[in-house]
Amino acid sequence: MKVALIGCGFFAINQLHGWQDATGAEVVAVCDRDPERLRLVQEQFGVTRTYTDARAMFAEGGFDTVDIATTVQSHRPLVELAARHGVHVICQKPFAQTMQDARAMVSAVEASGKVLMVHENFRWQSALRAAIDALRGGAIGTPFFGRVSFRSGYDVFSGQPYLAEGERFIIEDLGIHILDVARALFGDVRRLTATTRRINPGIEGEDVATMLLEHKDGVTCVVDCSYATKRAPETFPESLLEIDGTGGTLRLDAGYRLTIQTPGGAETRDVSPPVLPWAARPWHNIQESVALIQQHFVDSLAAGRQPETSGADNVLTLALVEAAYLSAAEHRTVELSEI
Ligand code: NAD
Ligand code: 89Y
Repeated sequence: MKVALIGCGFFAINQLHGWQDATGAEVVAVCDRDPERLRLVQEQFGVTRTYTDARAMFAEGGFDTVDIATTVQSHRPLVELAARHGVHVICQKPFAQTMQDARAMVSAVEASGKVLMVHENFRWQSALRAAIDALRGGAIGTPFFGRVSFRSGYDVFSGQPYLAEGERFIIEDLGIHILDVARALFGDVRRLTATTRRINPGIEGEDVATMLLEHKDGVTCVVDCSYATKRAPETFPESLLEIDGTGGTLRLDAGYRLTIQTPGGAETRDVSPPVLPWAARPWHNIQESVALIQQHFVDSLAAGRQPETSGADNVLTLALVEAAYLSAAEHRTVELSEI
C-alpha cells in the first residue's frame, strides 16, 4: 500500500512511525500547509515527495491511500478531494464537526468504491483490547453494567494548544474515544443523558463530562471524563473499566491491571502496553494503538473486509458526541434516533 499523509503536526509523527513499522505499507508523499513542518518530517522520515497543497499532491498521484492527520475543520474538503481521486481514506477523529458533514463524507467515499476508516485508535489500546476480547469471549457472562472512566489533570494544552480555544473540548476531543470504547464493549446506544462543567478558567470549552448510556442490548454504562482531576497517581492516558456481568466482574485498574472475578476466583493480569522504540511514556499506550490500528487497516484491505472503525461505524460514535452536547445543553435525555 502506498500512503500519502496530509497534516504533519503534533500527532502525525506517531502515524509516520506507525507506517514505518507496518507490514505491507509505506509513506510515499507528505503534505502540510506549513513548509517548516514538511521540512522536519522530510528530515526525520526521509519522505522525498513533499507538498504544501493537497490538490497538487493528488494531481501527481502515485498512491492508493491517503491518511488525513489534520484537525477537524479540513476533514470534509480533504475526504471529498480524496474520494474524487479514487483512493482509500483514513481520517483522524473527530471525524466531522456536524452529522451532516460526517454522512456526506461517508457517502462520497462509498460512491467511489473505496474504503474509509476513521483513526479511532483507543479501542486498539492493548489493555482495552484485552478487556474487550475477554468480555466478547464471555468471561463474565452477559454484561449489565459498565463504567468507562478517563480522569486526569495532565496538561494536554501545551502540545495541542487548539484544545483550549474551541467552544467544545473534552467530549469532542477525548470523550469521543471513551464513548467509542463503550460501543466496542456494549454495542450501540438507545438513549443518553449528560452533564458538563468547565473547571479550568483558562479554556473555552467543557473539561468535565459525565454521561449515562442506555445500550440497545440492555447494558447501562457510565462514561465519565475529566481533565480537571488532580490526583496521584496521574493516570493519563489510561481508560479505566468496571463491568458487572451475570457471571462475574471485570476491572481494568490504574497501572494496566486487568482483573476478572468469577465464582471460581479472581485472576489479575498485567496488560501494560509495550513502549515501542519510538514511543515515550506516558503516551506509549496511545502510540502503540496507532501502530495497531494502521496495521488493522492494511490487513482489512488485504482481506477485503471493512475496518472495525469504518466511516459508517464512526458516524454512530459521533452521534453519541452530538447527543451528549444536546443533552447537557437542554438538561434532558436524548434518544439517539433524534440525532
Ligand atoms: P496540529 O495542529 O499539530 O497538526 C495539524 C497539521 O495539519 C498542521 O501542521 C497544519 O498545518 C496541517 N493542516 C491543516 N489543514 C491542512 C490542509 N488543508 N492541508 C495541509 N495541511 C493542513 O494538530 P494535531 O494535534 O496533530 O491533531 C491532528 C488531529 O489528530 C486532530 O483531529 C486531533 O484530534 C487528532 N489527534 C488524535 C489523537 C488520537 O489518539 N487519535 C491524539 C491527538 C490528536
Ligand atoms: O486529542 C486527544 C486524543 O485524541 O487523545 C488524547 C488527546 O491527545 C488529548 O486529549
